[in-house]
Amino acid sequence: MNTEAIVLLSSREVDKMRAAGQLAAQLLDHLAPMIKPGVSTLDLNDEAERWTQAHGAKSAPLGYHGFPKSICTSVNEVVCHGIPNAKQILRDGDIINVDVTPTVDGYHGDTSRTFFVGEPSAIARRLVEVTEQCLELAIAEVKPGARIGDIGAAIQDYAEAQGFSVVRDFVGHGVSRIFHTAPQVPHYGRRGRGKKLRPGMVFTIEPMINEGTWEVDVLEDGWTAVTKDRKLSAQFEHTLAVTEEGVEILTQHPELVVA
Ligand code: EYF
Ligand code: CO
Repeated sequence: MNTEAIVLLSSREVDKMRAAGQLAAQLLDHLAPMIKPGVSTLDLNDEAERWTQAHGAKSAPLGYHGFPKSICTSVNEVVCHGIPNAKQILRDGDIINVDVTPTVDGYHGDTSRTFFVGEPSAIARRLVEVTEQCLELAIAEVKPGARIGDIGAAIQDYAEAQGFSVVRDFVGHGVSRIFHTAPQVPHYGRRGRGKKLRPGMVFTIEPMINEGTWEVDVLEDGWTAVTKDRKLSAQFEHTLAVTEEGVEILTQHPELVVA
């Protein structure tokens, strides 16, 4: 049983989370034009680290549980926690998830998007579109009084109806000054189950949706999670705050943030 308490953040703390979240969104915007055939995943990492430092922030993944790089770069069959590498050169038709978590004043902004490298196959395009829609449907469930299980159910219902599967081994998570805390937010489940959402809760939703089986392997490096059948996987992630009115997406572009 997970007995860790869910901490409710004050509005001042949510302000700090918003600052970190907006920097995280801007970092992904900054990296997006680099994502082209011929670029290495280490190039993306190094530019992310340079840009983060230039903005007075820190990269939370670097050294976290011993993780060796500043961002995660997960290409094609990699589900999550792909390690940037100079020898991994992006090719036309790849998909790549870039997962960033800068900290500002000690608060974390955790977000990721899956990008196309050049022209995607039809199945890659569909998987990525469905995964982004899963995140949007999940966010629409977030409001005071809703349950954690409502989030997972919305994702699972849509992903499976589209012929895809939902990864079980990695979940969304509470996030604040601590990178990973309660609650755990599974991307599958049943409506009406799980903890009730309350204003001040801040957590990520980060569905990983697979073309084939939901099962994963972890490679010998001890970090990289891949699909067991080596088919494609995609992921999108936002950090969210439950508000009195509903939800605020903290890792959204400033001009798109709903008041
Ligand atoms: C202990 C890591 C630890 N873990 C999670 C450490 O929430 C994340 N992204 O949305 C997230 C990002 C990173 C991360 C970056 C490094 N780690 C990775 C894999 C296994 C593990 O076990
Ligand atoms: Co996360």
